[in-house]
Amino acid sequence: LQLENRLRRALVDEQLQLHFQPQIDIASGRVIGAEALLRWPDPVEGMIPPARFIPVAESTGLIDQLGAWVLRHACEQGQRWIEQGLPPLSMAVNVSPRQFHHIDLAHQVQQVLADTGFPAERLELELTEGALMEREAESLRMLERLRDMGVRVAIDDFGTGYSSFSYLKRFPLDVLKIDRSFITDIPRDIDDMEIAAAIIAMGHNLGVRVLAEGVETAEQLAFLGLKRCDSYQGFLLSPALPADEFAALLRDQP
Ligand code: G
Ligand code: G
Ligand code: MN
Ligand code: NA
Repeated sequence: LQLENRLRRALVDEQLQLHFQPQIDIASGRVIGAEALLRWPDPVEGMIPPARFIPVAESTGLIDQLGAWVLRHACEQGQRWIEQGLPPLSMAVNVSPRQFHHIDLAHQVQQVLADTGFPAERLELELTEGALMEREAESLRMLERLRDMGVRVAIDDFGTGYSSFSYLKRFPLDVLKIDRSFITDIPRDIDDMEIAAAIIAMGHNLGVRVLAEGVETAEQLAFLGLKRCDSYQGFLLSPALPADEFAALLRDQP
């Protein structure tokens, strides 16, 4: 309850921040996107990690307001970068299961895009397998509405959830994000290399792009390039950065 109240206050007082982790196209080596990640700097505790407060927000329903705040601020920032002349970037925004099922997300997205001017084709919503499997028919309808608007959809943490491969075929998806747990031990763990390669091949056969999360070494990147993985995120290039540092990183690109 205490954390909930503090989070409510932080949201109202505009104490929450978004940081942005670059997404890199493996073939060209260029930054092609950003994932918006919430940061909560507390004056006493320091940074409170999202893994601690997102579940609280989800269970109390505060995620409705929090999610709306994130979506709006991410699109505002994306639009600002366009106006500043940065190269074209997609903006990936995490959507929690409750946001996907309890509010009219498509309507909210439509509103935010209209208000901010951010192009629908640049927005990528990250959903988990669990959120999609929860209510399949409803999820499919929501994905189709988003798709009709031009918004893209990524499956986050792919491979860790309840993977029914049939939904990959039925749902209109754009990107699979291979969970970091399959990347971390490459090349030491041969099973993980097999799994990552299989996800890439399957994704491509289904016509979706594949992104690897948590890439930390040049060796991991070389392996993923060999397997024709499309893009990656990870500490090898950069953690999530404040907006101004992200823009500086892009300006320094060759
Ligand atoms: O930022 P970090 O790398 O610590 O993220 C930890 C977890 O918090 C990730 O699973 C991420 O998806 C989640 N997270 C971060 N920002 C948001 C957000 O804006 N909305 C939701 N729903 N989850 C987020
Ligand atoms: O939304 P998602 O669950 O994918 O959140 C991404 C999380 O992974 C964030 O907590 C982010 O800080 C973290 N992360 C991103 N890149 C790396 C990496 O290269 N190594 C590790 N250990 N964590 C990472
Ligand atoms: Mn994510
Ligand atoms: Na993830």
